[in-house]
Amino acid sequence: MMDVQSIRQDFPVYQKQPKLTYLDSAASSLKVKSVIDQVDHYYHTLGVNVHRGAYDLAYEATRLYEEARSTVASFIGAETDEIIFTRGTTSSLNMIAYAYREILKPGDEIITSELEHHSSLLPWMITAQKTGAILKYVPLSKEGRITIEGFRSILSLNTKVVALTHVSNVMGYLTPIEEITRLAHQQGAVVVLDAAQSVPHMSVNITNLAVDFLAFSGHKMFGPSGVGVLYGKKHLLNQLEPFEYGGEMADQVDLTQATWKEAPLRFEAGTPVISGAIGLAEAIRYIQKIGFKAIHEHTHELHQYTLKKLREIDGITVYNSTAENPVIAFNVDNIHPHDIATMLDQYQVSVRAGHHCAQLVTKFLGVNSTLRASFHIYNSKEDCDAFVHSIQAAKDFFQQF
Ligand code: 7TS
Repeated sequence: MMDVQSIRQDFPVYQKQPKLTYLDSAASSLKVKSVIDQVDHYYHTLGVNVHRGAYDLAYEATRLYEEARSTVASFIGAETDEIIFTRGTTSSLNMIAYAYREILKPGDEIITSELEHHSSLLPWMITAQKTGAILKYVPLSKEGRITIEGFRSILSLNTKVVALTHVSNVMGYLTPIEEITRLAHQQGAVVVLDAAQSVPHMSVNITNLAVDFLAFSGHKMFGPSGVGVLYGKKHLLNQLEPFEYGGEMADQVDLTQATWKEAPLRFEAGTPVISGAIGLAEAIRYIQKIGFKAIHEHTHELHQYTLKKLREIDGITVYNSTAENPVIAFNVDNIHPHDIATMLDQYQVSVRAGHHCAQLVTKFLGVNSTLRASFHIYNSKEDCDAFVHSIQAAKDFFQQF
């Protein structure tokens, strides 16, 4: 097992909240001290803009910002100019779906799934409405998974875009995206991958996945909120119309028209999230220092341990016991998930209740909402015990009525 006590030294929130049982990392991870320090360093020692000034501080800020881009690129096996800094996954996915309003024609097909987070679903739903394209859903397996057979059954020559989640934020299932991408490319479709939940937990490499676009957020991987990444294949990015117009993205401007720079600057109009990018690069260095193998072994053990303990309590329905990611979606019979979550908070156990911005998933499960517990490296077996104990206590409490 990982030395959780030593890991927790890296997460300052535990100094203020030593009794915290944080099981909501799928919503946002806790933040690492070295990330906070890097963000702080930028504001304390630089604080100036990037790409614009011809003075030392501006060169240094630009160097750190561009170095962050290279760190992200090598982290996912991409080229530096294929990395665009955005506000987060939501913004990255909206940018691509918006750009495809110029490309899609009536009758073109967009493949998505009922497992999507709203950030991956809604931008394409609206793009379909605006262009006359047809939104098609991969039929999920009984367990609720996206399968190759399901995908094959709706793939056609009209498929132009495949927009799928890599790992579901509710079910924690891993999509077999390599094979799906290979099939999609045979039909000439592009693949847009929502990697918000996979990048914080597993090695995600563009060379293997071969997807055309990919999005993730800093705040789910120990980095700052307000920064995220859009990866795109260079030749595709440079064919897309920019989503925003403004400073540093234009090449030549005259009275009636303008031309644009190439990616990534073409898509980074205005002052970017400089401190966020610098902080994200530090989060990546932190993850690399620990390694995905150790992260997986630790969180997998906690996940399996908790599932086993939950099975010992009557009246608990777990919806995703085979999930690859350390996420448990569950309900307690006859008790509203929000009541359970509120009760758990009395024990300083933080979980999420609701539809998790993925209403089609809860509909698929035939419920209105679920509870979700999700784990990361700072969690311990004591957290799992505290969680299970508080569930039992909540159940006992509500059963009195
Ligand atoms: N896609 C997935 C799969 C997600 O889990 C999330 C956030 C997003 C997209 C959006 O990311 P953002 O950084 O732009 O907000 N998921 C969650 C969640 O599960 N609970 O809170 C946020």
